[in-house]
Amino acid sequence: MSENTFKGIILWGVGGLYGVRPYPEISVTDTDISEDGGVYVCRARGVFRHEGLTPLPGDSVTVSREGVTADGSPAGVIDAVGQRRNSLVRPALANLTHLFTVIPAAQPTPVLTGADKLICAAESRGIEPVIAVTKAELSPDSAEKILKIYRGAGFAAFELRGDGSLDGELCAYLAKQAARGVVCAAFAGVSGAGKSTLMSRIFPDLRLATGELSRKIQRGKHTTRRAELYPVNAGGELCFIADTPGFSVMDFSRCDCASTSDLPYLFREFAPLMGKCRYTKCTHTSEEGCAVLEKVASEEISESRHASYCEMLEEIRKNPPWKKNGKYR
Ligand SMILES: Nc1nc2c(ncn2[C@@H]2O[C@H](COP(=O)(O)OP(=O)(O)O)[C@@H](O)[C@H]2O)c(=O)[nH]1
Ligand SMILES: [Mg+2]
Ligand SMILES: [Zn+2]
Repeated sequence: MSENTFKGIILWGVGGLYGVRPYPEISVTDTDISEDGGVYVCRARGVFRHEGLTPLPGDSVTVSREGVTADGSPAGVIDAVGQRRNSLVRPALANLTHLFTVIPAAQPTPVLTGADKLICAAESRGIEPVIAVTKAELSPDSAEKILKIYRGAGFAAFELRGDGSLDGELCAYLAKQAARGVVCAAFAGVSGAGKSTLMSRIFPDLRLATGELSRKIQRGKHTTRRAELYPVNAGGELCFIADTPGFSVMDFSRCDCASTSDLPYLFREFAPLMGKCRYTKCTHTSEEGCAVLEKVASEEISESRHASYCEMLEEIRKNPPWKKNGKYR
């Protein structure tokens, strides 16, 4: 790479311009974040248009420096977009590494099927699902039950209280992940689950970054909603967090990712049992000699996860992936 080029991550894109933050020696002081510090305003090379490739927030890119913009921001040109590990359409994001599935212990009553759909959608895209059980102080029993289900299934699952007294563990987890590589995380879950409360509590600089800032380039709050990544300090390590108020369960949970035969593999505690049932075509719903059902009976697999599986299987049967959009694929 020449001296005039660097690698970075796209944080936002508006009207053919992209905000790119260089990797990786990035300080995460508040001023740095609030002043758009270190973010290059970049055009994309025309070649991407010909290839039908739209750079997305989360993309890892190679940039050539190109002086400064009229208002003094460092400027550049995106020369290359790195291979994506995944991409989402709504919200338009690439390379998410973690999806925090936020489940309230109470108020509103937790619906675990919704959470399991989010988890499967993440699994199918190679995004690590992480469980955050909020409002634990409102119903410690419910929180404990949910945590047991997801820890038992093999997920990192965190208990959180409104007073923030349990935030440390989640922050330590993020810092540990970030020390191993770029973390690009989003928070999803039903409305009222406590996503905004949790995010602004554990990332005070995110509140700062998403607040009433006069940006050099007008974008965000008052225009069309777009996904944007914000650099935040998580336990001393830099993480990128997607600000996506539109990240509803509906947007992300449609299980168009799976066929009936793929689905069991998206339940990570079922996957090792595949091939161990009596019948090769076992659907793991009611068959004799089903290895999954045996583990449900012995309570090694939770009834609630199995119930979600059955419900999702039924939904896929009613609306198989090959029928969507009226065409086979
Ligand atoms: N008791 C309690 N209330 C909470 C907690 N987290 C959020 N809330 C409340 O739950 C409501 C919804 O929270 P919000 O963060 O807006 O949820 P979102 O829709 O998922 O972003 C608000 O009234 C919050 O004050 C918590 O941990 N404990
Ligand atoms: Mg919210
Ligand atoms: Zn089976």
